[in-house]
Amino acid sequence: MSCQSQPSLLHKYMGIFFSTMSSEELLGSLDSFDAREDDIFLVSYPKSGTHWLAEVIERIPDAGITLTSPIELGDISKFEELKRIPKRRAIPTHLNYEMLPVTVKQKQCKIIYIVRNPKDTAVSMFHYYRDNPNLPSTETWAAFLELFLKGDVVYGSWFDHVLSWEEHKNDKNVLFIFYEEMKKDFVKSLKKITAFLGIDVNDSEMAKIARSTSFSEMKSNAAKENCDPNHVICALTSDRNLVFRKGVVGDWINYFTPKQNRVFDELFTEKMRNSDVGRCLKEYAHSQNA
Ligand code: PPS
Repeated sequence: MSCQSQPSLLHKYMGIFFSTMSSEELLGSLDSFDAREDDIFLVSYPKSGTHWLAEVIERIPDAGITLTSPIELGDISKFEELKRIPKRRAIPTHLNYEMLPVTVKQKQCKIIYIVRNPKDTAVSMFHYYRDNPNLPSTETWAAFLELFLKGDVVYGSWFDHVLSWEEHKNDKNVLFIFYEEMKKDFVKSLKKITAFLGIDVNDSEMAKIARSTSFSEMKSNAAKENCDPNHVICALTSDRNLVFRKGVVGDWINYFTPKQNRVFDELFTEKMRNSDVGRCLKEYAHSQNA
């Protein structure tokens, strides 16, 4: 079954595919969301480490933060639901910069954007398409990769998404975190996050967060926490068991043929030619191969 033959699972809004779990009405009303100055947005293209980042935020002791479900998940009643949360809200989203509610921009809410090598992201998304009943099935890796490169997947083109956010990378309310750096030196990334949020965390608490947010720990907890509606991070599933697959850097090598790799690299070079994020991702990839 091809992706196009299951149109009811996805719909297009402003030229981008969304799950039908994000109603058109909600997507059309995002600008009526009333952001609070202390809101924190956890932003990513799908499969970039959103659940990991969300868990890290939740595990920071005494931060007084409530993790919510994604802003784009559900229908128009979403904003009322978010309004009822008394504490500081950490709100996940896979929206691109343009679609982010205008009040979030006006109030300069803190935003953490997590980015991951697009080849690993594509492989992770391929599995999500295969395993997640909320997404269209895809026959082969080759067929999926073609859709990914064209941006004909949920949340659109990886390149457009990252570039839309990169324009705001140096805004004082925006922090970029790299999945690869988090894997390589977790504490370094954690220190960036806590400093950005203005929260003091001592060394032993950091070590505890590192342990409790390790891939193996999160994967084994997923079964227990599964389907808790208060713990939905991605607008594409409430089944956490679908999320924790391998959790490694460089798994793409097991999927890309040399030709697919060449085509991907050509597109990457063209789209990311002026991108610092692109340069960083290339450096991580080289250090991985060295
Ligand atoms: S989602 O569903 O779009 O929000 O997915 P997202 O959470 O952004 O990304 C899922 C991938 O992140 C991996 N993951 C982790 N890696 C390392 N450490 C931890 N703790 C962790 N938690 C999740 C997860 O396994 C997915 O990547 P793949 O490559 O598929 O394993």
